Amino acid sequence: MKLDTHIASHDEDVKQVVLRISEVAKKISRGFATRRGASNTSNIYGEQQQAMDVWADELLISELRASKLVRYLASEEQPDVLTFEVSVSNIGVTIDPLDGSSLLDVNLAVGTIVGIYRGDVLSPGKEMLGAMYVLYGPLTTLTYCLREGVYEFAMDDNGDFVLQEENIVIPEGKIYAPGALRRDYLPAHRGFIEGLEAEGYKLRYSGSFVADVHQILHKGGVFTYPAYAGREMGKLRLLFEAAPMGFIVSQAGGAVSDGRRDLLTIKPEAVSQRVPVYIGGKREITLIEGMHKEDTL
Ligand code: AFP
Repeated sequence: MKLDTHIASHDEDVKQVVLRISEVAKKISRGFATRRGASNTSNIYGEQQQAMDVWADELLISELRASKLVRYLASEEQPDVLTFEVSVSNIGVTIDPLDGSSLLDVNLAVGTIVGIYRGDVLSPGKEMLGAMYVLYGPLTTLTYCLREGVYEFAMDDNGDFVLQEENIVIPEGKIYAPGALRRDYLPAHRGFIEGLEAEGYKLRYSGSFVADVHQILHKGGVFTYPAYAGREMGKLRLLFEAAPMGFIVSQAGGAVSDGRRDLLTIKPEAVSQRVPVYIGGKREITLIEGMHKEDTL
């Protein structure tokens, strides 16, 4: 079944946003070969942008503006939330146009991550209408959740997204994907990681959040990018990375946390807000939250 047929029963506005982004994603998937290397620009976090980052960002912004389907657009590559007065809806989206782009030079998987809101995007993740991500790997896949089930599609030879898996549920599994340097771990996090290792969890980490979380969604376990010495708010972005991926994993029966509480309850104060991230099975998330509680007793 194709994406447009599958998504037919959903709210018209939200459905059209997902379909429009899926069309842009097809263009992005065909853009890698001709846009190699770094751009001579940096984003608001001071990170060097790749040519693909800049192009994918401009493409998503121009196509969503032209679609009139979206009123507010926050992009990881832009300093401020953009408002499209021409919009016929009140939908807000958050977009990480190309997560993991520092891995493009070595041809590892990268992705586009999107959160969809009714109105203001500076809202807790639990208020999302839905979220989706596109993973550009050996296959280009699209995973979406509009609050009822998590579904995955793969792009076929005709460029159509065709249903691959329905009602995805995160299995139990023993994989851990630990971001940050071990020497900078804070005590509760160190204890958590050592506990997983003692239980035989296998380390699998690529450095592309979207790909690493995709693996956890399918194989179980936990992805972490914790608070650490020198960066107590962590590295990953609440709005662009943690909340949408956390929303999808939570809807698949997993959980997402900043290590102390459900990350989807956090109301963002700024578009650029960073947050420590634990995302994966409920068992692992309960464990780390328990360890942080013990740590503060
Ligand atoms: P890029 O998009 O600049 O590659 O950053 C990717 C990212 O935000 C996230 O996808 C990774 O989990 C994290 O950074 C990797 O950071 P480290 O290289 O410090 O592990």
